[in-house]
Amino acid sequence: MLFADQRLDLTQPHVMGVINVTPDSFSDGGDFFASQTLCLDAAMVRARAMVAQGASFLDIGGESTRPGADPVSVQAEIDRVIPVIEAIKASLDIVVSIDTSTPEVMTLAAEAGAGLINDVRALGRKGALQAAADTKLPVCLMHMQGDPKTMQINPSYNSVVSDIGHYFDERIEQCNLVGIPTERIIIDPGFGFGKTLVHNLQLLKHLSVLANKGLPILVGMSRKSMIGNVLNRPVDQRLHGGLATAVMAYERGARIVRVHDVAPTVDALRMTHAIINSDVTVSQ
Ligand code: 9MG
Repeated sequence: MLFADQRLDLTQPHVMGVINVTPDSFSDGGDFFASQTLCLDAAMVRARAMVAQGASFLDIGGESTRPGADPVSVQAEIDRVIPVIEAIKASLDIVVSIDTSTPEVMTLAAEAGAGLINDVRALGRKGALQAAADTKLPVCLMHMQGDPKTMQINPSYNSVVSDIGHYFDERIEQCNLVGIPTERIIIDPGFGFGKTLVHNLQLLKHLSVLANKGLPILVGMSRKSMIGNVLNRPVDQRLHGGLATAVMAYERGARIVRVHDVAPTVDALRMTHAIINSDVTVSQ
């Protein structure tokens, strides 16, 4: 798939490093802020480290999507993410993904060099479909039931896997109508977004049903509460559980894994890839 100026082979596993330029994200929120001021240097130190560790994408977000988060103004989001994208594109060879639902941010991020639009609202905000189409960039459509403020209050589905499958059919059709071809669409079931623990576990177990649609799949489970709830671990002790989810997701068809811990995830996926492809690559 072509991400602005870079082509990536999505038959291989890829790791997307998370850089949240927000004061309030659940895991790395505030890492790049001092007294409400953006610390560009600190963000670039993290970006360089993630690239050196083998990330294929850096996902830059300026609006927290953690459960209970409040929306942010368009201008604040622009002021947070655009300088970071410009600095990364000026010095690093990496695909920048813009984590946004805001049409104005999509447009400016594309102009600044972003190669992917990652929208947890699947281009559902007013004007987002057209803005994304105009950039000509690939888009990642993520499923969320409700909105971040209320999504974890009693989420319910008839059948979580097929409900989400039907949701994607409808969103893909909407994308096609505004000129975003299916070949530029990545889908993401949205672990933790309006889902109980059981919904999340079922989605991961049956991810291959969504993979059978033939579109690339992105997943994000890094440090999320589905890991914390199974293992009874706080946010900073969820790496091992996260690696198990990354390996299972790749084995079931995911090709991009969005994580905070790039180096161990790259190793885990390279190892899994070698095992899966051992019939053709390993001689006795
Ligand atoms: C921004 N963001 C937070 N969690 C995410 C997930 O699971 N997938 C995608 N695509 N984006 C996410």
